[in-house]
Amino acid sequence: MGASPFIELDAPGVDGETVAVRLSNPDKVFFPARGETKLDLARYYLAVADGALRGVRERPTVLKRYPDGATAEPFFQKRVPPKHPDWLETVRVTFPSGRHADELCPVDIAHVIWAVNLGCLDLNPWAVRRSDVDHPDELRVDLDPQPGVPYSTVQSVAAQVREVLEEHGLVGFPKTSGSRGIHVNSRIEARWDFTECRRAALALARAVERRVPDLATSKWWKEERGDRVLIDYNQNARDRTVASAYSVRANPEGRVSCPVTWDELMEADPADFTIATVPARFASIGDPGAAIDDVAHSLEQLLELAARDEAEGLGDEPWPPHFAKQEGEGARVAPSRAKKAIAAKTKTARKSPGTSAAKKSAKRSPPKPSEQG
Ligand SMILES: [Mn+2]
Repeated sequence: MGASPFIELDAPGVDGETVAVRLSNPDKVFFPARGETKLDLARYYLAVADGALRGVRERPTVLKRYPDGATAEPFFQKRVPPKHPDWLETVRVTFPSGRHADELCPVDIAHVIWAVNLGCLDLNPWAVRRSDVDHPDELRVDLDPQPGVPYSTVQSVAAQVREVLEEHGLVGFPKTSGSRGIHVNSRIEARWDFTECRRAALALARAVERRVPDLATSKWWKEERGDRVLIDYNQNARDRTVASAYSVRANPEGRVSCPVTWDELMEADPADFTIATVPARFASIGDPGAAIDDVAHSLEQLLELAARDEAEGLGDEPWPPHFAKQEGEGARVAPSRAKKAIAAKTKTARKSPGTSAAKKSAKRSPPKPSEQG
């Protein structure tokens, strides 16, 4: 075999110029259900360019690479590889560890096609823009049904999310996740840091949980979630990303994280939104999420709610792995493990507090990050 074949695909650049983007192995099948290839994926993003850019424009974007297509394992690459085209833009971010990275900063659809060439199926942007990488301009409500929970329950919880957002002065824009869930994003003023945004998201999650305790949960530990929909407030922490609007997700049929109207959300079957169907839909009805950038809302009312919760004794909840223990956060160990650890400690009185079973067990088995997006 010779060198891998490649083509050059013309994509519109940020200034209206045409950018030739190199695409290697264009005929490689990425979505086996109908056989869409890498080139089909690139053409898909060209077809929905305005919508896809609305989700990622000027946002630090993680490369989640599936070089062998949707049914193989991905790997995350946060840093843009040193060898890249001159026109490619990057943005420097700081991770919770304090380390830095230059991540992809899509300013036009050519950047997205460049990512497709690396095997990125879905786009995973931070909730900030490059003008201010420490203050999110998007509140993200990620609804994750636990195993066995039907989609109709996610729809019901989403309707509650909409109401709680509106009660607190925010407008939510829903989209299917392209997997089993629903995402609701709200544009906010870039005035609060990640910690405050996560605090607001936790207050929202608890408010929804209070309304429909049998359907929704804010509980981080799997054993406490029950057969409910997790409102994953931790997606608002620093360096957490959720698949953006019009992202094609890694499943054989190439389901899309598709913006919909609220009415549509309650009726539509998410299986109908795929790499094969969404371009025609986009051409015909445009983007139901087009107005998301029109108004930037305030988090103040949700933060007041958070303060009331805290005054009533509701503390912080666990943070994602890789975060240093936060002020106000309790022991980051699943309640059942904590119980076992206390029992073990009582039995083995010789153990020093510094090597308590609870600490060991927390170190040995950090909680897994929940589904990305
Ligand atoms: Mn999710």
